[in-house]
Amino acid sequence: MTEIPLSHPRYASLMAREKIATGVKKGLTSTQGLIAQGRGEAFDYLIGERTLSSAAAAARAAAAALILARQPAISVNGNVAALAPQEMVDLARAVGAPLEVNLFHRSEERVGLIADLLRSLGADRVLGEHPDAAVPGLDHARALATRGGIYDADVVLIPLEDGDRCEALVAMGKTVIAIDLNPLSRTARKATIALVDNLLRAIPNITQAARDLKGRPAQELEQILADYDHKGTLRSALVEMQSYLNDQFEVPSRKGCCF
Ligand code: PTJ
Repeated sequence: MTEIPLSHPRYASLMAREKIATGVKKGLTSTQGLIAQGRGEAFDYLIGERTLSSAAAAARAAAAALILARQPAISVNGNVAALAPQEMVDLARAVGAPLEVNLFHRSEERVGLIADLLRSLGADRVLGEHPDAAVPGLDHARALATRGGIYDADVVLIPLEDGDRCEALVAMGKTVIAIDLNPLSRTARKATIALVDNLLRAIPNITQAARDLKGRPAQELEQILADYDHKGTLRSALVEMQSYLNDQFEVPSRKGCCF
C-alpha cells in the first residue's frame, strides 16, 4: 500500500482507495470494483464525506430491523470485503447474523478467499461457498443463495448492491437494508431501508445502534421502524446534498471582500 500521511486532507478517502486497490491485488475484489468505488467516492464528495442526519436515522432503523428479525443475514461482496471486513464481522456478531458471500462477478476462488478472510477475522458463520437455492427472477450469479442464510432470511443487509437483486429480494417478502452513496440508484430506491452513506461510516453506525438498542422492548424497536420514512430519507439526502453544494458556492459579501 502507498504510505498516506495522516495529515493529508483527503486521508480517509485515499485510504479507502488503497484498500480497494489492495483488494484487487489480493484477488478479493473484482476490477469492476474499482469503478464502483469511484462512483461511490463522487457521491461521497457531494455529501461532504460525512454521515447525514437522514443516514444516521436510517442506521437506527436498520439496527432495529436486524434485532427484530427472525432470521437476519448480511451479504458481502468483493468491495465490502476489501473495505470493511472486520467491521462486517463485528456487525454480524452484534446482531447474530451469518455473513453470506454473494458476488456479481462470481468466481469460486474469490468466494473462497473472501470467506477465509471473514473466518480469519472471527466470523462465526460464513455462507456462500455452497449455494443451494436461487433468488427467483435473476439470470446472473447474484441469484445464488444459501438456505439458512440470505434465501430464508426475513431481513437482509445488502451493502453496495445491484438494483435487480435488491428488487428481487423485496419481491420475496424480505425487509431489505441497502447501503449506497447514490440516493438515486435503483438499489436505494427499491430497498425497504436505505443508508445513503459510505460503507466505512455506515457499518460502524449500525453496529453502534444495535449495541444501544439490544435489550430494549420490542415495542420500542417496532416504533423506530414505523417512524422510518423511506422516501423522506432519500429526499432528505438529496436536499442535504444540495444545501452542502450551495454552501460551497456561497457568494461572499462585498463588505470586507478582498477583490
Ligand atoms: O464483488 P462483486 O463481483 O459482487 O462486485 C461488486 C460491485 C460493487 C463491483 C458490483 O456490485 C457493482 O458493479 O456495483 P455497482 O452497480 O457499481 O453499484 C455500486 C453502488 O455502490 C453504486 O451506486 C455506488 O455509488 C455505491 N458505492 C460505491 N462505493 C461505496 C458505495 N456506497 C457506499 N459506500 C461505498 N464505499
